[in-house]
Amino acid sequence: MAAASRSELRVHVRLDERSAGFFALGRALVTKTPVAIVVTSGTAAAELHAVVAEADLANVPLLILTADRPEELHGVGAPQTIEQGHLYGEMVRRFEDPGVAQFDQASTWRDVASALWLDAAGRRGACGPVHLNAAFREPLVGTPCDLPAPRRASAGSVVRDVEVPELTVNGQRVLAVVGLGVDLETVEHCLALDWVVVGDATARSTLAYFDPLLRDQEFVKLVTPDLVVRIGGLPASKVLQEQLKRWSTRTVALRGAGDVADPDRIVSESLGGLPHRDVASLRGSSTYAAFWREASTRVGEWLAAQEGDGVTLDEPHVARAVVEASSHFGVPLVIGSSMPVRDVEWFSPSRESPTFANRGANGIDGVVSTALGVAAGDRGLGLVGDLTLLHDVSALVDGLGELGGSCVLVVANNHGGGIFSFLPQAGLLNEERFEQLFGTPRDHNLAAIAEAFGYASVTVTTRGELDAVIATGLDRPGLTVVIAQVPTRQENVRRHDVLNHAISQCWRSERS
Ligand SMILES: Cc1ncc(C[n+]2csc(CCOP(=O)(O)OP(=O)(O)O)c2C)c(N)n1
Ligand SMILES: [Mg+2]
Repeated sequence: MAAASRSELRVHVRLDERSAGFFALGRALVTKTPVAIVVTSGTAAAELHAVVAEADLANVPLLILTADRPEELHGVGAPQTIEQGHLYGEMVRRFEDPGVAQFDQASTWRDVASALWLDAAGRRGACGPVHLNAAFREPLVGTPCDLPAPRRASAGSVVRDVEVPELTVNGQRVLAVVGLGVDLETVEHCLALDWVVVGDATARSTLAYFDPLLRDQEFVKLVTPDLVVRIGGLPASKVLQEQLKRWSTRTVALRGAGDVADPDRIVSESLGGLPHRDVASLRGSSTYAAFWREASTRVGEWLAAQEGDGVTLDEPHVARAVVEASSHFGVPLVIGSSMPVRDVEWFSPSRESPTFANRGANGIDGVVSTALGVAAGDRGLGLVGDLTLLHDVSALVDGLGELGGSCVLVVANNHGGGIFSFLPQAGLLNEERFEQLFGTPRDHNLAAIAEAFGYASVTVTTRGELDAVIATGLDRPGLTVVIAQVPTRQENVRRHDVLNHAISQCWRSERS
């Protein structure tokens, strides 16, 4: 009631707290402002566990406000009462449990609130989730009153260190590998220094098609770097990851965009700061950069030449169509875990619009809600797998919510978890067992599900149909669910092989 009475706050009401959490994550991603999530006590608070994990790993500012019972109602069978102290463990930047709210202590509230705000907003470290557990005693009604006078923010915001004094490049062949947490500006500084920049699906302006190119051993030999620079998270590409291990080139992590992922322990030096285009000693080899760029351009041209309105869709096509539409219409894009983040990273042109994916914890839970949160009040595009839609089907209960807007959610429907067909298990188990444990196909009619919630749904099989429905969907208010029928999961594996092979052929033939 207090939040709803504040004109400066926008209140979204959602039934499922898990979906609410991921919707809030989407709002925070796109607005870059902390978003508060207010829930009742009990399992409602537990429903936020997954989003707190994602927000922790992806450094997204969330203020989790859980109501609680007063101390005397704990352990005596009171309803909706669970242990909420440190419910999210060490995943939150700060936990506060000030006890039952009492007016005679109102003067202490601002200190608690500002400590939480500063930690969530990243004024004292990386942004992330914080948790206020707020106990109330009956009667659970009150009149919202004026807030105590605001205080000037004490901790100044962190100024980004944009130079890396310890690093000298002096014309070497630099391969920069970037991922979650790295913004467009950082990529532009790297590019201006003639560094080759490859990145994950969320990275913008990075070099497209690096994964299929690196599957070609001849190409690999020609692009051995002198120096690898790592910033932020990691791309999903195993091919890149393996190649980085094999090259065992000097690898420098720059921590200016947050922690640098290094599961293979290949980082040899870790430095603060981020590169700046004006530092002459950071300049890389322009011939090296041009070589990569030309190869990528050739691949892009070849891929584009394969496309046409009548072409039957496959998963790489869908990824390309969605990325191209997000660039063309200038709308943000949310990409689901599993094959969508991979197909976008490997086969789509580089991203021009803000692009998000829950790559902190890589969950398939909550992606539809995140896409709706990003699009709410404006326009947005999403690309998810069929199981990812089913997992977060309760996102459809509240859709875009009070803010409205337009969202086109494209679902690549391969009837199950397509990613698992790329695993060795696919060859080890008989088909029935594999399908039961890994493929997990579900026969639900996705179009009918969307329609049951009152949304427009369109099923498409060609590139032309997909492009057209994205354009009309972005032009009308509300959610449009687009079911893209794609080949079977086994056929998808074969298509990836064929495509990778063709890309290496196309790159070789251009050279001869
Ligand atoms: C919450 C959660 N549960 C399970 C997983 C493991 N997982 C990764 S991909 C995947 C299947 C996704 O299927 P779908 O959304 O259809 O995408 P596809 O693999 O077909 O591209 C699963 C279950 C996960 N990442 N997150
Ligand atoms: Mg699927």
